[in-house]
Parts: sequence; structure tokens; C-alpha cells
Amino acid sequence: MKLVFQNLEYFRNKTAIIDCRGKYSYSELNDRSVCIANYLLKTGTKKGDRIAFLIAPEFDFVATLFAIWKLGAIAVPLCTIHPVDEWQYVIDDSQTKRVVYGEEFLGQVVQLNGPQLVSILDIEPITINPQHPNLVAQDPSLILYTSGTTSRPKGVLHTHQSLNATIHSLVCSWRWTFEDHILHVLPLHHTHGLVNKLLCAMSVGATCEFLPKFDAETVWNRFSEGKMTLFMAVPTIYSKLIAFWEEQTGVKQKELFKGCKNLRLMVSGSAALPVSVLDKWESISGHRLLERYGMTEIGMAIANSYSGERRAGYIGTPLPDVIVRIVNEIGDVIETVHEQGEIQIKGASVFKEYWNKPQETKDSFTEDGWFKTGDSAILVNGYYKILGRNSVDIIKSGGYKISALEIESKLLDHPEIDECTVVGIADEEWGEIVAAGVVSTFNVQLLTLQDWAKDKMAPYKIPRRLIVLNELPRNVLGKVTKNEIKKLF
Ligand code: MCA
Ligand code: AMP
Repeated sequence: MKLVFQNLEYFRNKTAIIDCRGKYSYSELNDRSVCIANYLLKTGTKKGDRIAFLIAPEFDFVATLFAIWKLGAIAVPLCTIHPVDEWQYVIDDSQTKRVVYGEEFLGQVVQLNGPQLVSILDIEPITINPQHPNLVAQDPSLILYTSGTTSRPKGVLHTHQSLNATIHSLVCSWRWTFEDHILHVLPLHHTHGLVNKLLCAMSVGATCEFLPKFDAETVWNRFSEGKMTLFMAVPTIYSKLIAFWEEQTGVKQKELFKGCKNLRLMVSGSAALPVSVLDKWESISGHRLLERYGMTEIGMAIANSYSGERRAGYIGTPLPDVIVRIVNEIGDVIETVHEQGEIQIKGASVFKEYWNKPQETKDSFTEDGWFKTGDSAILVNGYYKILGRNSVDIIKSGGYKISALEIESKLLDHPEIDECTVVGIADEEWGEIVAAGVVSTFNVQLLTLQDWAKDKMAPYKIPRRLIVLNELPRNVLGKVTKNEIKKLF
């Protein structure tokens, strides 16, 4: 089996990447990744080392990822909008030795404790292929950090084989070819942006065009240029594109509709797609979104059909090589229609383990090897429908998974907060937004709290709503009743 980074030369002069600086062919991508690999080798990188990288969505991000893999090392992509504290946590937790960084991050990376810093600008143009380590598909390839029901994020370790399983299944199901051109607007430290968009494109010789940052007007303009064949995004992005369309004149709206005619597929995932967004998007673009379901730990698992039915409000049917079951609260597999239970998954795309967390890894699987997603669903006429999550402590905002417990532990460091609880409340644009209920003798204000939080947490984790209470509502066991808090908002 050829892995995606081992096949670059095959597509030679075909354009691989377009970014804010220019266009790069597959040969250029391969050459650049060889240079970076040589440099990392010279600085002591060995098979299995964790290499973090902090590079904007552009050519050098992709070249660095492939360089790390060429050396048999494990890639740890960092979130470009995280504060230094969060990078430090990921670096320490993953025992990362080196951080490759783009020049714009210099001011922040020098604040990191421990790792050797490698500036992408220092890479010399040596294009002799580095000595390839003996690499097998079961070798670890990638650690992605994901929030969960623990207060700090966990490192999800994938192998080349588990990544390849998702790539293969999506390439086949959605009929990717080298003629495809995808517009990329998502962060690259999560599965959606990294695997579904970038790696699927690279595996077939397609073109991946990066925007430095999502911007609704630029996305509509790129559609209108007529080169894009594919688009994939989280529901919030479709809501923002709809909002932009609604602000335009009738003539312009018709032009925008026509601009979408060359696209062959538009996908939504990472969070529930409201039926109102599905319907509105279809009416303004002519495209019925294909909704699919996945998770950092399992890759992509369930999707609506490419050529058949795309059922509103449903995530679809299992992707090739994925086995899905629904299990009720007492652990029985549900055979009856309309009975609600947890989605459990088996398949080649499932991750290897949580990095350095054997107990958490064990707890996340059943004894007979099914991964417990924590998502609750029903099966109706062969189609799965998500009904919610088992834990109130997980929030999905703008497609990002957020741990309420992690935010609570940060908020407790605020000098004016005595007690706090964090919940997700429904929001049309973001899916959910982060809201905090606090006990504060000094009557802390939302704006000052947000200002204080700026260098302590990522923007999407900062509370958007605040309520100050005399005491937090608790049940007889003294546990905060989060559903009561939700009602207060
Ligand atoms: C930003 N803002 C928010 C949030 N984020 N407000 C409420 N809730 C939020 N979550 C505010 C900012 O503070 C700012 O406010 C204003 O919105 C614009 O911020 P900006 O950062 O410019 O927003 P944006 O660029 O428009 O970002 C929206 C986005 C982004 C593009 C939808 O959230 C995003 O990239 N999401 C995708 C995450 C993702 O890839 N998830 C996949 C993981 P002000 O203007 O007042 O300053 S899940 C996954 O991989 C699994 C496997 C799967 O199934 O796919
Ligand atoms: P993450 O761990 O960030 O990869 O997020 C995975 C979670 O996103 C899943 O466990 C679901 O809760 C949610 N998710 C992904 N796709 C969908 C979807 N189409 N509908 C509802 N929830 C989704």
C-alpha cells in the first residue's frame, strides 16, 4: 500500500497546492518535503519522535507534514489560534522534541519551554532523499488533540493505516479524482480540514487551494470563478455564507447561484446541520449538502449518499469498512427502530490509542473492541439520526469540540470568580455557544472576563454569555445541575 506522501512524484507537474503566495506542483511539494526532512534529520530527528508544527494553512504546512512522515516521525499539528499555554500543554503531553514554525509565530514560540525551535525559513535546499526508515502502515503517524469529558485535551494517536482507511473510504464514496479542485477554509489540526480535505486531495493528485482565513465574500467569489469542484465545511460556515448572500441585491444573488454550477459536491460535517440551513443552502446555491458524521478518534463513519438520497436531519448510512451499532444504557445492542442509544464503531479508521493514557483508552472501548462515541442516535429505515451527546460537559461551537470542565478550571483562576459552571447553549449561527454561570463576590462583568481570558484560552472557548448567581443550583448530592443553568440563559 502506497501512503499519501510516498506518491507525490507520480503526479509531477499537476498543481498540488495554491496558497496566498502562489501555485506549487506535486514535484515542488515533494522536493520541499525532502529538504525539510533532511534538515530535521540533521537536527537529530528519529523514527517515532514527535514533531510539532505551527504553520499557517499554506504550502509549507503540507511539505512539513510529509517531511515528518518521510522520517517515520509523528506529526503534531498545533492550532494556530491557540495561546502559548495551550501549545505548551500539547508539547509537554506529547513529549515533543522539536517545533517547526512559520516566521509569523516567532514572537510566541520563543515563549515555549523545552522544545528545539526550527524556523521554516532556515531550511536549506538539499534535495537528496533522506534515508527512509523502515516504515509500515501500522506505525504511528499523527497525534490530534481533542477535548472530552476530562478537563485537559487528550492526544488521539493515529497510524498511517487508520488515516489511510478514512482517505480511501472518502475517495471512493465521494469519487475524488485528480481533476478535483477543493477550496480549503478549515483549520489543519483537526480531521475535517487535515484528512477529509487536504489528504484526500493529495492522495488522488487533486488541487487544494488554501484561503488564509475563512471569509464569506472571498469564498463566494472563488466559487464564481468556476474552478472549484468540491467544498466541505462545518454548518457555521454555511450559515455565514447564507448571511452574506442575504445581504446582496437580487441581481447579485442570482450571480452567486450561477457561480456554484461547476461544483460537483458540497459536504457538511463536524456538527449537526440544521434542516433550515440545508434547505436554504439548496435554494440559494442549487446544492443539496451531503451531511456526514465523524470523530477525531474514528475518522469518518457515517454519511449520506453521493448519488442517492441525502436525508434532511440524518447523518446517513455506514461508510465502507465501518461497522456501526447502537447500544442502550444497559449495554444491549438495539435491534428495534426508534429506540435511542449510543453509537459504537468498529473499523480500520479507528485510532490506536490516547497518547500515554492507557486507562482512558481502555475505558473508551467496550470489552469486545467497540469504540464508544458518546453520541446518542436512532436508526430509522437504515439511516442514522443523531439526537445529542451523553455528556453535558461537551460543547460543539463552530465545529470545535470544547470541554466545559477545561473552561471551568481556567475560570476558577480568575480572582473575582469563587465558583463557576460552564454549559453550551443553542445558537443558530455557532450551533452552541459557551455560557458561564458564576458566583462572584465582586460581580465580574462579561467584557472584563473576556479580556482576561484572551491569552489563556482559544477564542472559541471564551464565554459569550455570563450570568452571576448567589449560588449554583445543585442536586441533593451537591452536583451542579447544568440543565437548570441552561434554562437560566
Ligand atoms: C469565534 N467567535 C465566536 C466563536 N468563534 N463566537 C461565538 N462562538 C464561537 N465559537 C467570534 C470571535 O470572537 C469574533 O468576534 C467573531 O466571532 C469572528 O471570529 P473569527 O475567528 O474571525 O471567526 P471565523 O473566522 O468566522 O470562524 C468561524 C469558523 C471557525 C470559520 C467557523 O470557527 C472554524 O474554523 N471552525 C471549524 C472548526 C473545525 O474545523 N472543526 C472540525 C473538528 P468579534 O468579532 O466580536 O471579535 S471536528 C472533526 O474534525 C470531526 C472529525 C468531524 O466530524 O469533522
Ligand atoms: P471531534 O472530536 O472534534 O472530532 O468531534 C466529533 C463530534 O462531532 C462527534 O462525536 C459528534 O458529536 C459531532 N459531529 C460530527 N459530525 C456530526 C454531524 N453530522 N451531526 C452531529 N454531530 C456531529
